[in-house]
Amino acid sequence: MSFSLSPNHDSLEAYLKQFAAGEPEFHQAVNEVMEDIKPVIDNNEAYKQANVFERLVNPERIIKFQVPWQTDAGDIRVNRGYRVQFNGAIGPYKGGIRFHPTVNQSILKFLGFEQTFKNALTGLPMGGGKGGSDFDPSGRSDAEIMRFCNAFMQALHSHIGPDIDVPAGDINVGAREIGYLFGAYRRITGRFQGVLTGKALPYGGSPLRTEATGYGVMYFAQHILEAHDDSIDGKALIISGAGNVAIHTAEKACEMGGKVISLSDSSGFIYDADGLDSEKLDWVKTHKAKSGATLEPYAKKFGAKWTPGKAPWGLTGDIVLPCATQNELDEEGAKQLLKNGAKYVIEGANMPSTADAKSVFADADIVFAPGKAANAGGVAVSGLEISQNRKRQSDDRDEIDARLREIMEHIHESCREEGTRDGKINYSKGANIAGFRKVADAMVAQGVG
Ligand code: NDP
Ligand code: 2IT
Repeated sequence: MSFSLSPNHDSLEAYLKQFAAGEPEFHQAVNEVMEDIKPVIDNNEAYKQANVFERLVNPERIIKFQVPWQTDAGDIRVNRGYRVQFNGAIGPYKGGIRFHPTVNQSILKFLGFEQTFKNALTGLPMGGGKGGSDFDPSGRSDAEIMRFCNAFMQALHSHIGPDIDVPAGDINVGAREIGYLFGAYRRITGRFQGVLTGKALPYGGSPLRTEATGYGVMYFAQHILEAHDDSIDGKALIISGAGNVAIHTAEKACEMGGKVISLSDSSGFIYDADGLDSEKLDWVKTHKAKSGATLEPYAKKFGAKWTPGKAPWGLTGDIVLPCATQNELDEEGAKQLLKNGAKYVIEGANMPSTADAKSVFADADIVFAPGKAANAGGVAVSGLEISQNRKRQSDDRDEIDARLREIMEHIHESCREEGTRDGKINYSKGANIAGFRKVADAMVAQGVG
């Protein structure tokens, strides 16, 4: 039997057109995985028999709700809230919550789909999920953020729990929002339990969770460079974004002897020819924590160049780390980077490269590592936070750092095992196949109802 989606759909395109209409980001994420795993399914009777692919491209459940909240001026606003519980075969659903005006079902389905593979790669027992709202926190007061978080949790609380679904942060959801969401959950349910990760240390957070995604990106980068007889020391790094992932990627990169020459936000990018350092990064952290602040003043303060409305892909550097958002790196950007001699593209964000940009990299002499492998350190430390909450104990920072390093090394090894051909590691293929096998085997073992 050759693998097909269902008797009525002989192409993936037709299938997605019918069952995921108007969801381009989700189609993009599925297509990207499908290329690599089709041969694996074709060669496995159990996967075909269990129809794992069709079951994997449909979320197990989507919860959609209204979030009514009150502004400081007393107006009532309504946003749309979601939780996509994508696949729970290997553990409770796990994945972040995003607050951004661009949030819609397509974005959250792509993120939940990617999360399923990423979580499997960590080796920890976590299924894939993602949630969020089209709420725009920019310019909102602290009290408004708190009321929004209360309203969001009011709608979500009955669908989550330590053995059901454990959300965390993502774009515009950091320690402050997780605190408000956790407080709301506790007040509504009367339960103090590990229902969210990314908590602050005094109430059950894990050391290093804040830094974990960015640090993990650089631990992964280190393995990539070592596998190519190269090292980070002295390399120029082009980083996009100026949030949690970008800042901590930059911090670890500096510590490893790299020279970080850019950061960006939704208004533009800065080019700092001298390279960032810990003092400059501390300034960025404090400055960007202010609602609606852009990176522009960095240029004047530190003698750098500010380019409004553009991403940093025209710069010359060795290692490119897109750490802002999906589809921020397009075909033109990819070609510019290649022309300027970039050697490695390592994704800190989720799916920051467009399909066309990925094709440019695939045809060129450049090493490409996908977000689902490179940025898995954040959710990995979330997994360790869950374990600490279960034990009602916390581990120390060095212990967590050692586990994070181990996990990133293990992910690199999985990519190497599943993705090596003719002595070359295809990190996308390796990550897709390794993540898929684990989830598919669990689905086969559990049968259907
Ligand atoms: P933050 O909210 O901390 O930072 C996001 C950054 O990206 C900001 O600099 C923001 O700019 C910029 N940005 C957001 N949307 C756009 C856009 N449409 N165009 C240009 N820039 C944009 O989020 P994180 O750092 O947590 O997340 C960044 C990426 O990493 C996302 O893809 C996320 O899914 C992924 N990720 C996050 C993890 C985590 O643990 N936090 C774990 C793994 C992946 P501005 O300040 O102007 O809004
Ligand atoms: O994309 C991601 O991996 C995250 N936003 C982190 C998810 C988590 O549960 O820590």
